[in-house]
Amino acid sequence: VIHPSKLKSPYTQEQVAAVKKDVEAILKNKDYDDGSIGPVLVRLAWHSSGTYCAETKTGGSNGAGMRYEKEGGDPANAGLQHARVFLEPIKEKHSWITYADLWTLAGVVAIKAMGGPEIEWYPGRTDFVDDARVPPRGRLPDAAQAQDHLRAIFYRMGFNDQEIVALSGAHNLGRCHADRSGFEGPWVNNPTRFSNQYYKMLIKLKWEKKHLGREAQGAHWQWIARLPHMDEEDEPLMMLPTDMSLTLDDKFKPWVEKYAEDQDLFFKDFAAVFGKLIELGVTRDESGLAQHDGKAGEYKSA
Ligand code: DDH
Repeated sequence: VIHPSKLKSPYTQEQVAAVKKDVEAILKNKDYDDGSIGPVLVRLAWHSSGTYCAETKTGGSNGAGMRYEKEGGDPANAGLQHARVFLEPIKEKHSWITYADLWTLAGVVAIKAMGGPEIEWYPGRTDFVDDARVPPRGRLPDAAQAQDHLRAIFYRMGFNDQEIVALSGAHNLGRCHADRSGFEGPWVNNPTRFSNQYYKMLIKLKWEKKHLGREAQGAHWQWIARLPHMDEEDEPLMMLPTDMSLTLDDKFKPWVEKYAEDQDLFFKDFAAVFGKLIELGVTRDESGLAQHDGKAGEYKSA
């Protein structure tokens, strides 16, 4: 498999730079969540890619299947319509870019703009998709579960234990919304700044189990904690059952500790693994365009 950096790009460098600039310009939004649409854009990039299955070579970001009810209406994708709507004016202005490329590029731009690492991104995803190629529902992780489930989901995509812990660090960003997932609150107290706080919070705080909403309305129990300076009225920090399971597993925990201590290592590993995530199932031919013949190749960081 030829590395994507060696292939023809369907866009010029100037075109890609113009889209990046326009994504940067819409990130700050005082009317949305914590003042940034960056986190929900990152989640869009992840959910568009995280349906990949290495065995059947199906799913992944190519095809932008979330435009269709079958994938877009998956309860796991609740709330991501906001991200897609935010990006629509950029798609209209730069109609030559495919949705599949725009969604992954926007995630990478948002991570960098929020203080995170530079992540390799390559174009060439196409928007060609038919019913048979939209991945079945149920491929994204269920936050109410634990480490066995994490392994089943992420091994299916081709990730290992270290990569699972590194990817989970994206929960430095954004928050849970009761009406989207049944969970509520941010993981860290500065959820629009990319850092390794998530791991520090996991290790340092005293977490307690709590139902913040009404069970009858679909609220799940979650872990909550407050920093020393926070009052009882302040919104607490949260962890999902899946987040906490990283500290309850002999293979995951050492990586949580390493990333809590070493932000540079986390940034380096996160950049590599997020770059791999958005390439899952994206195999280009010599024209530089991704194919839909299911012959996905191995992605190796340049
Ligand atoms: Fe996540 N995530 N995620 N996540 N995620 C949620 C929000 C965000 C899980 C569940 C949830 C990753 C892994 C997992 C982001 C990025 C990434 C929410 C809340 C749930 C629930 C949704 C809502 O209510 O709005 C689970 C389970 C896993 C897992 O099993 C490991 C990964 C790998 C990433 C990534 O980007 C690499 C981001 C960002 C958000 C915040 C979104 C927002 O709107 O803010």
